[in-house]
Formats: sequence, structure tokens, C-alpha cells
Amino acid sequence: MRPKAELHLHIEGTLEPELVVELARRNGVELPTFDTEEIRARYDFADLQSFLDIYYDNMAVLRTEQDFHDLAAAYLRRAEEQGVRHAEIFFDPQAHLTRGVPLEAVFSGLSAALGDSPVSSALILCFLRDRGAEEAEAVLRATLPFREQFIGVGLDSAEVGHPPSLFRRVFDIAAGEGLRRVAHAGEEGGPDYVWEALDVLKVERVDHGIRSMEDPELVARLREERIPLTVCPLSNVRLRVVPTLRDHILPAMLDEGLMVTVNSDDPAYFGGYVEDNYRALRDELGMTDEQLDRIARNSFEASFVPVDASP
Ligand code: ES4
Ligand code: ZN
Repeated sequence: MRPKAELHLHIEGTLEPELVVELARRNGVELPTFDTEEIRARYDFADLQSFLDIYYDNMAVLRTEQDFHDLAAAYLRRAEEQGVRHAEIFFDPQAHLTRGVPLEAVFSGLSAALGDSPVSSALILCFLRDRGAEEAEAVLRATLPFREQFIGVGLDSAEVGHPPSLFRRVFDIAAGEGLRRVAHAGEEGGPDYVWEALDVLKVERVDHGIRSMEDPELVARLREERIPLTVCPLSNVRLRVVPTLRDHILPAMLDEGLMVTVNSDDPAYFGGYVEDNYRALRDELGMTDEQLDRIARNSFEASFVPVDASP
């Protein structure tokens, strides 16, 4: 299996139904059903928002430091099996703070699991864009005591109606703290959101970014500056951003000379981890080993943390 880095992975999106049920029982949290098959049967999404509703609901089971540890430890075991040598992992502190979970529990649990795994890894703190810029700034300030436990900031959750430019100030503060910067843009939002992420937030990678292909000037900019795009093919199909994998624009992005990587986004919800994404691109889209090798090499080049990529 080819060694790869995973650069677009929400740790809360690795919460498998089996762990939802186990943590609900452990924490005395009520669920609409304790049947994992019934939970999975609800994972038929019409769009990003219909996924996010269930994603935030399921997080109710995450309460203690041990829960965050077990979540991340389970992901890192899966990642190792999938040939991941290095993972830059998103987490959503606001989603936990608003449920009364202290930041200490989130950071201590995640950091302990990351430190115990043979897979190299780092954390990227994501702001929930639909909760606004003011709250994002408050969250960043509240997390600065934990500054050594994360390497960067990102922007996720419901994209359309929440453009990157609203978050200029919080990204400026993050840059001043030496934090790396990424943002989800061009998943459901148009190329204008990608322009704003680059020009206003000064992001160093674009998460998704597939709709950049609608704007030739933007494609030229991304190519010339070698801005990495963290594409998530199975996610795009399950959230109906593309009709089927066969329709995915990823091969055209590679042909344009873009710095494309392949990632799993929320693997517990979208039907596969990162190697499953690579395999689907080969089996369903007919991508060649040469193309997939290029993508895997890109993933190391696009990492913020240097890692040994040798097999
Ligand atoms: C996400 Cl697929 C996706 N898009 C935006 N925000 C997210 N948070 C978790 N998964
Ligand atoms: Zn994402």
C-alpha cells in the first residue's frame, strides 16, 4: 500500500456508530436508537447541511477526556492500516464547548492518543463558520493556553452564506501566533470563496476547492503558487457535490497541474477511509498508479510537518 499523508480529516467524523453506542452507554446519553445498523441507515445525505445535522447530533456522546482519547486512538489505528504515515487532524472545539465539555478534556484526550501512536500527527483547530467570527475569536483566545498542542487553524461547517472574508481578524490573530492557516472553500461555495480564502485569510492550503475549476484565472493562480487542494472524493459523492465518482473533476485538476491530495474528510459517514478513497479512484474512475503515486507524493509535499515518506 502506498505511504501517504492525510491532510483533511475531521476527528469527529471518524466517530463510527459502534463507538457512538459504546460511549452513549458509558456516559448515560440517550440516543434515538442503539442499533448501529439503524444509525448507519440514516447516513443518506441530501447535501452538506443534512450531514452536519447528524454529525453534530452524534457528538453528544463525546463528554470526557477518555472519550476523545478513544476516538483519536481508534482513528489512528485505522489510519495506520490504510498506509497513513502522517495525519494533520481537524477538530471542532466549539462543537464541544457549546455542550459544556471543557477544552482541557478535548486537548488532553486527543493529544494523549496522538502521542501514543506510531503515526506522525498534528492537530488543526477549526472554527465553525456558521457560528460567526466573534465566537471564533473568543474560541481562539480561549485555546491559546493550549497553543503548543495545535499547529494551525481552519474553517469548516456550513459554507454558503458564511464567506471567508468574515473571518479576516481571527485569521490575522492566528497568523500572529505562528499558526498555519487552511479553510474549507469551493465545496458547496463558488470560486469566489476560494479567492477570499487566499487573499483575505492567506490560507496555505484549500480544503476541497473543487469548484475552483469553474474559474480559469483561479486555476492559474493555484497552479503558479502550488497551493495544495485537499480533495475528498467519497465525501463529494455522499454529500452530492458530484453525482457519481465517475463525474469527479479530480483527474482534470491533475491535468491542469494542480497540487491535488486525496483525503477522507469524515470517513465514518462517507463510506471509507483514505486508502478506500484511493482504491475507489482506481476502480471506479480508472485512475492510474502513476496518477495515484503523484497524489500520494503531493500529500507529503503539502504537509505542514515534515515527515519521512520512504516506504
Ligand atoms: C465537514 Cl465535509 C465538511 N464540510 C464542511 N465542514 C465539515 N465539518 C465536518 N465535515
Ligand atoms: Zn472537511
